[in-house]
Amino acid sequence: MSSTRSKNAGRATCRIGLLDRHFQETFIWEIASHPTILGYIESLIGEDILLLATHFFCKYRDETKFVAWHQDVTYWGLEPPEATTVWFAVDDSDVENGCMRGIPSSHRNGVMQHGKSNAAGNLLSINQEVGISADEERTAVDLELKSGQASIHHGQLVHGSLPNRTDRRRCGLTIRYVAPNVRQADGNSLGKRWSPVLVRGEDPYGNFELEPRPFS
Ligand SMILES: O=C(O)CCC(=O)C(=O)O
Repeated sequence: MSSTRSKNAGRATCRIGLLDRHFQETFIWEIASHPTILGYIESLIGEDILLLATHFFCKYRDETKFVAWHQDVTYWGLEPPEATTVWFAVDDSDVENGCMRGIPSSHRNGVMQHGKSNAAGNLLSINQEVGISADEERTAVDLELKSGQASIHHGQLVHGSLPNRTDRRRCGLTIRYVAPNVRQADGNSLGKRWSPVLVRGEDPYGNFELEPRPFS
């Protein structure tokens, strides 16, 4: 394979293809189970915490690649549809390179009906998109972060991101958490079951087949 072709193949994988690598890579597990991050999650969902998944969203310069407005939980098959995401900035993430954006308070409207995006280049797994008005879009907040900082969003927050128009990579690690009362009522958007790990507290419900902690 030529170096350009292998670079492109590598980028295609990194864009949205790196799922649940905390089972293989210590540094991802260390971030996802970091006590400081878990402390924030505990203050939001309680002392029993399951790590549901990790997923990189990595955007290189490309006018066409974006993340359409969506809520995380709509196609995750969770009941109740409750999850919390930490978006950990691997790179500096700003307006120019397509940082994540969110519509304030949109998580208070419950799970919304999603359709398909009409624009090519949506990085989401099944091209999902939720329609929002121009007025709502004007309220969007850009979640600019320096490398090593993180934002936290509710699974029903409407969020997305615009293309990366710079030569600076914009890579974020999304880390998804749920409380153990949540169960999998349906397959997720990839038709798969989740593989959660108990990262803090206990699991008094036993709703999931838990995976062992991958590293001590
Ligand atoms: O990284 C992005 O631009 C979008 C991330 C996202 O959609 C998510 O955390 O669910």
